[in-house]
Amino acid sequence: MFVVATAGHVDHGKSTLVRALTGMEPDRWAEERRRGMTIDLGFAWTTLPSGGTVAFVDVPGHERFVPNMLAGVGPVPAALIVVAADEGWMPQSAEHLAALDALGVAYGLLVVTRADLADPGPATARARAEIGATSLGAVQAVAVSGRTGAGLPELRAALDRLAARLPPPMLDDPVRLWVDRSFTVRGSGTVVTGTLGAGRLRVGDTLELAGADEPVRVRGLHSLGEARPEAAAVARVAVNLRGTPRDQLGRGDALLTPGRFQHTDLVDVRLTGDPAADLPATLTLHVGSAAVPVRVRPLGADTVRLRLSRPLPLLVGDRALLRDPGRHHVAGGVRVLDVAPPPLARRGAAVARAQVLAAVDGRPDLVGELRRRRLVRAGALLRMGVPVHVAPVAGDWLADPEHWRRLGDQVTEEVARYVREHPLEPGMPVEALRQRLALPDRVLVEALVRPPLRVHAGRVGAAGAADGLPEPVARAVRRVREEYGDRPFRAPEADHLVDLGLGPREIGAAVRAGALLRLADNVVLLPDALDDAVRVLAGLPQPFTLSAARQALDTTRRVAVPLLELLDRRGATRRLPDDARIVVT
Ligand SMILES: Nc1nc2c(ncn2[C@@H]2O[C@H](COP(=O)(O)OP(=O)(O)OP(=O)(O)O)[C@@H](O)[C@H]2O)c(=O)[nH]1
Ligand SMILES: [Mg+2]
Repeated sequence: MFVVATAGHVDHGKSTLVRALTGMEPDRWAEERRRGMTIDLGFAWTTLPSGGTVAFVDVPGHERFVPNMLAGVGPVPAALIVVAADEGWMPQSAEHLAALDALGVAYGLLVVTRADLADPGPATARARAEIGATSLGAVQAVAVSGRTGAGLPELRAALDRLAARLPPPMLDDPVRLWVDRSFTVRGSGTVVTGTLGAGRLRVGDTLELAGADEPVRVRGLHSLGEARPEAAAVARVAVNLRGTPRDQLGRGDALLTPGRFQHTDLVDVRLTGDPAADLPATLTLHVGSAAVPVRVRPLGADTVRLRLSRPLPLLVGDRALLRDPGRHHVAGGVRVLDVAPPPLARRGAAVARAQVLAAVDGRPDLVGELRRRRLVRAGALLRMGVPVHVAPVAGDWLADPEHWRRLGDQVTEEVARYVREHPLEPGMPVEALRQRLALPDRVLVEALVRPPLRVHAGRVGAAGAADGLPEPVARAVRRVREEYGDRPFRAPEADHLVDLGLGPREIGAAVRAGALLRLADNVVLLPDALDDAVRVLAGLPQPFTLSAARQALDTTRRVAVPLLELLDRRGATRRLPDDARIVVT
């Protein structure tokens, strides 16, 4: 299937043409038929000579309904530009063409209708000239009469040729179905319709909807009036949603593949075409089927920042248009350059930003994004419409290679400085390092640590320091081992601790690192002493007295009393009412 939208001035015969081609009524409302005028979008389809199907989105031509027209053409990449032979080029011929040009529509046909009323030659020549100067370029022209049917076979053949030229749909792209209608079907609930421009939809799919807390479920799908299990782009589709109230969505909302879009209310864009030098400060942004008021902040000669009054699921590269609703005037097209731009706080930030954007063209550019953002999550880039094909540096974080190298150097410098300033600590806490480098995630800090540095017990320090101990403390502990290794239950006396270089702070550091065991103030043993003590005591006749324990362990009361109390607390020994103890087995 391919989808084509009509375009053209009021009463030039768009709906008559669609009716003649399809046998279906595009004017759905009684009011439209009574007034002989299209107000809202109409939908119809037919089979072409090739056997393919063309679906039409028929738009209103009246200037009051241009917003409805834009909601119809927004998601549709091909247009049927209709001009009446007897009236020729008119204001909404021009405004509709400007809209198609702003959106970058590149495929279309010129249909000169009412050819039974006047020579189609002049209207064709003028329209061709106008269209030729836009994104549509040179188009084929067909003269028809909706009344007599003259020219319709030629038009069908031309539609087939147009279909053959269209680029193949991106079936693996995520779905962004801009809703153009929503209604309730008795017994089925909420149904929305739209033009599926890319991707696939299946019954049972889960989709995201802005503003809904929960994902929505596809309960049923219709295309060309028939229920189907699946629909693939490009297609007109009607989606029946399970459990979504009708008032939760409408024209301008979008159903989205989960995790692939980010709603944004701030975008930097390039103005396309001939941007007016003095854009009004407020305009309406039309994209997909949505229309939202925006505030315009100029950046550079052809770049502006738009603040949207409501967030939309926009991607880098999206085409949209700005319109001045008061003046019935398409102010220009835009191409989205950045959907998550940095704030402009400092003076001169706008100028600097314009310089950055001068090198950005709206084509997804991973290398450029990494250079500008330095560190960014893969998922965030994907949701901006930038495919990711490099490996993350940690978790799902991607880094600009140059920035990552600089951060690695900074880690080395910061840790060296910290260790100098805190010689008794076994390295710099990972969290302190994260804050110091202003990194958004601890996993990044850990990934930046390179030998001889290493992460141990939540700190970054030199590998090789015993259990992460600072070197002076590690040296003191080694000396304790040398002197007391063969009499493990003797503790150095207070003055000898000073000789060994173990003041209260050094002891604290060694105890925190598990290199020494503190029984009481200034009473320390090597940490394996506890298990050894239990083994020795278990060899005594049970129960045993403090004095028996002291002798068996070859130590003094200064050590034996707190050692046994510690073993009691740990449940390795139990103290009986008569102060004797047993080893608990
Ligand atoms: N003689 C003649 N009249 C036509 C032809 N096409 C349309 N008309 C008449 O022109 C009038 C407008 O036709 P529509 O098809 O409603 O025009 P439209 O472009 O859909 O108008 P809007 O949707 O309001 O913009 C109707 O009275 C049609 O009968 C044609 O080829 N020949
Ligand atoms: Mg009409």
